Amino acid sequence: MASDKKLKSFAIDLFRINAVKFGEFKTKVGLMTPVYCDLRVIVSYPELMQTLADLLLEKIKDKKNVDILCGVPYTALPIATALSLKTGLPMVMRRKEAKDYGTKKLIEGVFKDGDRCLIVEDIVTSGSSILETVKDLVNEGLKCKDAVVLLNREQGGAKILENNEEKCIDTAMQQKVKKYLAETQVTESVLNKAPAINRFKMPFLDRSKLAKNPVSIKLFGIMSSKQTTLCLAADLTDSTKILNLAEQVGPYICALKTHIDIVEDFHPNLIQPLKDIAKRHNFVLFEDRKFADIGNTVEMQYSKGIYQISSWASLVTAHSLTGKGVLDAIKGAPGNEERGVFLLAETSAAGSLINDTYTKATLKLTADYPDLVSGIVCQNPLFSDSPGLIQLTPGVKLESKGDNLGQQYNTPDYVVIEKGADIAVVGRGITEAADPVTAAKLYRDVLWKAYEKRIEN
Ligand code: 6AU
Repeated sequence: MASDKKLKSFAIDLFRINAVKFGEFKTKVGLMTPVYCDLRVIVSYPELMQTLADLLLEKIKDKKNVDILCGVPYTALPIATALSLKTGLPMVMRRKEAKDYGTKKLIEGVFKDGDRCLIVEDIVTSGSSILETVKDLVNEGLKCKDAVVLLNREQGGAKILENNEEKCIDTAMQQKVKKYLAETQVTESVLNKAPAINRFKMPFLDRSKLAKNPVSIKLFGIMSSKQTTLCLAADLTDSTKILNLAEQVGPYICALKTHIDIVEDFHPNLIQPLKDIAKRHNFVLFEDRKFADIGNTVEMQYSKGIYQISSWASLVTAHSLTGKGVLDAIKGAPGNEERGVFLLAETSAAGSLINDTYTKATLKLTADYPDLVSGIVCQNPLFSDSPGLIQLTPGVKLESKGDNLGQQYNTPDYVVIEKGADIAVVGRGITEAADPVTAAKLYRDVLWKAYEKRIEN
């Protein structure tokens, strides 16, 4: 076959340019190897890059299920570029260097959640570099099932040996290398060994690097630095009481959740002092509006009227009932740049009409709005493999006894450890306590300990 001939002459070329050497070499881990491959030099030979891209193209031409390419840094980056130019497939790049987190992206380039990514690698020995790359790509929402590799040290080495007609090496060396390669075969598919990503075990700071919504990134940071996963449901009807409580419990919470439409003496003048307190104590303002109408109405409810929610609340809740329109409306409405949505996938109410199909469809909807959706309001660990999303769980109280209107409570330990809650919403457990400040501190401590227990190995 023409491609076989091409592969053969390519293998000899690799030898000629010193990309493959035979002799006695020490590997990274200190073992001796009779064959050494370093394909970095190939960038100096553009004709060889052309040939390489053709050969790889040959390998992947039947693959219909590839949307995007990613080279394993660094040697395979130019190889992936060459393949991208040949195929017209777009490419992303994974950063390898130590990242100072915050805004720096791990994956550069344009991609969509669920894009099927083909990994391009130069040489596979243990597959650990491929695994690192796959981990980052999967965390960003890409799907990685296939890799195309120029040289599997077993297969590739053997090929070069087979093509030894030009007597690049003597027979003794040929035997030695054959024996070595036979003994050090890579057998398992490395992609199958990709570690499962599990948010329950990940520290918040690591997860903040994987979050796409700016408010989630900020929240993860606040949670880590203040060591609190407590969101106070300040369900009070008096402005002054809300401000006083916010000021007092501010040091212990990551978010203050309001139902602004229950405030009997509401005046827009409430908002600025509330914002000042949130800034001073470093927590996020969260309006639990539970938007559920058609997009056009939601846009007005969110940004207009006396509450002008979009001008002060960084977070809001929304039902997924009417589908994409709600999220499009929140995304496009005027107001603060910084905004995030928690979608309700379950409720804590007894007899709720939400069923499994609805819950699953809600989770699916989040995938289309990675930069808008901060997380999910739910009672169960519905998603483990999206560490950038936050699980917000209400219905939390130290004594797990409900009220007489269908509210069902669970204890902090239970919701965090058993049910996967990242942020716990506590309302009456604090507002109705004899000493709300001591109660807030206690909830903060118990919840944080439970989180630490959950992530410990
Ligand atoms: O601790 P509580 O029962 O005093 O307050 C719980 C708070 C209330 C509810 O409106 C809200 O959490 N909530 C939500 C949210 C946050 O959206 C969903 C839900 O399923 N159950 C629930 O209680 O402000």
